[in-house]
Amino acid sequence: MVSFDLTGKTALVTGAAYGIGFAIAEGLAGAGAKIAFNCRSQKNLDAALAAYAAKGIDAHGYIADVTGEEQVASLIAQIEEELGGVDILVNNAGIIKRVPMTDMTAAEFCQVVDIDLTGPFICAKAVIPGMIARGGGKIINICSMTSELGRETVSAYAAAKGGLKMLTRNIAAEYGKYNIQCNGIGPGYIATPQTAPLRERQPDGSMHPFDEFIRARTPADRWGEAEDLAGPAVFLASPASDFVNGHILYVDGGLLAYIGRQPAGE
Ligand code: NAP
Ligand code: GCO
Repeated sequence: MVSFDLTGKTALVTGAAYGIGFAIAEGLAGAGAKIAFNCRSQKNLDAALAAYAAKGIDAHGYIADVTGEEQVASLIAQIEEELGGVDILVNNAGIIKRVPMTDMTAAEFCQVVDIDLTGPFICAKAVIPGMIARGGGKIINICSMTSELGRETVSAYAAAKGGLKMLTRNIAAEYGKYNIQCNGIGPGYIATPQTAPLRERQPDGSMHPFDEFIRARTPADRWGEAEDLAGPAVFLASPASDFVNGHILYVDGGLLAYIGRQPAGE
C-alpha cells in the first residue's frame, strides 16, 4: 500500500516564515507531520506563528540563521528535545541578489552562496547523524530553474542552486545506504515575496515585462503559487518515495520542457 502519511514524523522546514517554505510546511502538516521552522527575524517568526495557528497548525518556530553552524546545532538540539529528532529536513531558506556579475562584489556573491548552498550543507550535516541513528530520513533541497538554466543578473544564485543540485545527488550517494533519501524540488517561477520585483506593476499600470517573458515560456501560462509545491514535497517526504534518491523534481508548469510561445500565426 503506497503511503503518503507523515503521522509521527517531525519536519524542519528552514526559512518557512512565509512563501514557499510556509506552503510546504502546511502541506507536510496536512499529511500528519509535526512542524518546526526557522528564520532570522523575530518579527517574521511572530507573524508566521500566528499564520500557522490560524490554519490550525501547532508549528514550533525558532530564530536561527542557516549559515551559522552553532546556531543550527542548537536548533537541531532544541527540536530533538521538544519534538523528537528531525525525520524530514526541507532546505528551503534562501535569498537572491539580481546584479550584473561584473557589478557584483565577491562579498555579495559569497553571501548568496553561503545562504543558498552552504546553509543546506550545514543543516543536512546536522540532521544526518540522528537520521542514521533512527534508521533513515528524508532531505529535500529547494533548487531552482537556475539549477539548469542561466539568466542575466543571477550568477551567484545560479551557481548556488547548481551546486545544490549536485549536493543533493552527493548526499543521496553517500547516505542512501542508511535509508536516507535526499532529493530536490526545482520550482519554476512562483509568486512569492522573492519574485515580487519581477511582477510589480509599471508606472503606466502595465504588467512588468518579465511577467510576459515568463508566461510565454511556461506552458501553464501562469506563475506558480507556493501551494503548487506542497504535494510534491509530501511525496518526497513520505514512504511513497523511498526508492527515489538524488532526483530533482521540477515543479515548473512545464517551463524546462518548452522552447517558448511561438509568434502568432506560425
Ligand atoms: P522568500 O519569500 O524570500 O522567503 C525566504 C525565507 O527564507 C524567509 O522566511 C526568510 O526569512 C528565510 N531566510 C532567508 N535567509 C535565511 C537565513 N540565512 N537563515 C534562515 N532563514 C532565512 O523566498 P521564496 O520565494 O519563498 O523561496 C524559498 C526558496 O525557494 C528559496 O530557496 C528560493 O531560492 C527557492 N525558489 C524560489 C522560487 C520562486 O520563484 N519564488 C523559485 C525557485 C526556487 P528571514 O528573512 O526572516 O530569515
Ligand atoms: C529570478 C527568479 C528565479 C526564481 C527561481 C526560478 O530572478 O530569475 O527569482 O531565480 O526565484 O529560482 O526557479
